[in-house]
Amino acid sequence: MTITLYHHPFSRAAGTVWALEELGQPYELKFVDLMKGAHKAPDMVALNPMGKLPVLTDGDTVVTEAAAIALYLADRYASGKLAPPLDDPRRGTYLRWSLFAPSVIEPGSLAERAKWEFKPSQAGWGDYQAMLGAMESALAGKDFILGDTFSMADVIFGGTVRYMLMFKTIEERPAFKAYSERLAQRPALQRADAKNIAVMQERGLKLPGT
Ligand SMILES: N[C@@H](CCC(=O)N[C@@H](CS)C(=O)NCC(=O)O)C(=O)O
Repeated sequence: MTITLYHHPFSRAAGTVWALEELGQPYELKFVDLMKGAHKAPDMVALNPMGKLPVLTDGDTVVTEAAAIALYLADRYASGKLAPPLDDPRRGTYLRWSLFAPSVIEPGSLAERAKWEFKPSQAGWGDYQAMLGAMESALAGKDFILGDTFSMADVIFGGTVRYMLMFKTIEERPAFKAYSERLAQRPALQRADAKNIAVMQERGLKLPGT
């Protein structure tokens, strides 16, 4: 079976490359030209009705949503290594913070930045300061989400923290910075960064302001 990641380096698919590099399974990258709207072409919309990246195919299986892709890959290819097995009590913590990233941190930071008006009690992402405090609590006294053990939850939660620190879209708290620096030591993350940069160079892509 071939694992294919539909990819553009300026998308969340860049983080999925890190997830794939952690696995050590062969995979291919398929460039989707976001700037030319290729993600809205019928073949892409057939895979992801949202017309968004990342999309991953594994044989006939199609997975979208960056966090779901990472959780799928860990369960399918690295159970007991990057994902606690189903009967492992650490699975609660693993899933909890993996889902916190797309369901609370992403909308919560955007709401804060864009000054959305909403009632924290009615919005799933709640209050921004409470969110930051919850993120700190997830890391308190630990190197990684599961303690000493790195897992796919760190690719998801940590990838979000790292991206937001990089683009200054979240407050730079010491715990977030130290965690992000720890993650930067991962050889798989370094390989993923190199792959994403190689695609940028190959395609002549430059991030605005660089
Ligand atoms: N909830 C999705 C978000 C996907 C998403 O918004 N992708 C962006 C790039 S990071 C995209 O494809 N944007 C192009 C568009 O919507 O036109 C996920 O977590 O994968």
